[in-house]
Amino acid sequence: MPDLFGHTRARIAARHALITPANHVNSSVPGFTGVTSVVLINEAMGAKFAQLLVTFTADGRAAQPASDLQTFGYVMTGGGALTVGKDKAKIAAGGFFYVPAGQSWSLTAPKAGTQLTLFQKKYVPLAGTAAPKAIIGDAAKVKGAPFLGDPAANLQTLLPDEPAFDMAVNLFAYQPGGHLPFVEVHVMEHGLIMLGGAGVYRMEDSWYPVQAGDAIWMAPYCAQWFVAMGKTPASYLYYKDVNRPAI
Ligand code: UGY
Ligand code: MN
Repeated sequence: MPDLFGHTRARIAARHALITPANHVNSSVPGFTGVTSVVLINEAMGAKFAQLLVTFTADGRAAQPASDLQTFGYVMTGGGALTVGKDKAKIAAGGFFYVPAGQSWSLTAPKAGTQLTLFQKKYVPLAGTAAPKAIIGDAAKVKGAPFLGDPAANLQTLLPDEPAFDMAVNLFAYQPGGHLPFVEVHVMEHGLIMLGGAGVYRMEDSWYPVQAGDAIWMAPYCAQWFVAMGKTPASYLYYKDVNRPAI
């Protein structure tokens, strides 16, 4: 329902942001055709990575050339034919892929309405460590673990926790009432999309009601906390930068 009075839950602050589906405006991004693409987070916001939401028509396709960017993709709904470098696979909802810097990727023959979340970041090499290889996976096959021992907050780590990777992408699922055990303050930056359910996200000194489809940016050191609310579990997919020197 359009809001007649200009209300919004969106907030773009200096060190955190919330964008809801009602705020989305498409922008065309090279290498995508027959899609709507929304750049939810990027350097213009203050972030050091980009987060995109790409929705395909049945005639749509993605064809991204090799560059110094690495890309992580997660299929929110639908699916299609994926190529990463020389690897080819059919990919469906819950499928994910990691494209190292220097490799191309494409998605063709999408089901109408296929939706991808993408995280893109310039790769920062680590001296003495070989760059990561391409990955194509399925979240349903990734074992989760209770976060810091709490079975009400289940964490799945989609990328290997190895020094070669300078980014992590995880899935967090909370039972109703489940919450982050404490207010986190850390050097890592986050990009996040709510996949299901609802809850309250604390960022810095503000508390935001959030629900499926909402996207969030947290700058380094943004104080953060989440509690799942309602009668169904809440889940989100999130990015963070990892494994690089402090200075
Ligand atoms: O990995 C994390 O820092 C995670 N616990 N943060 C978050 O969910 N906001
Ligand atoms: Mn965190």
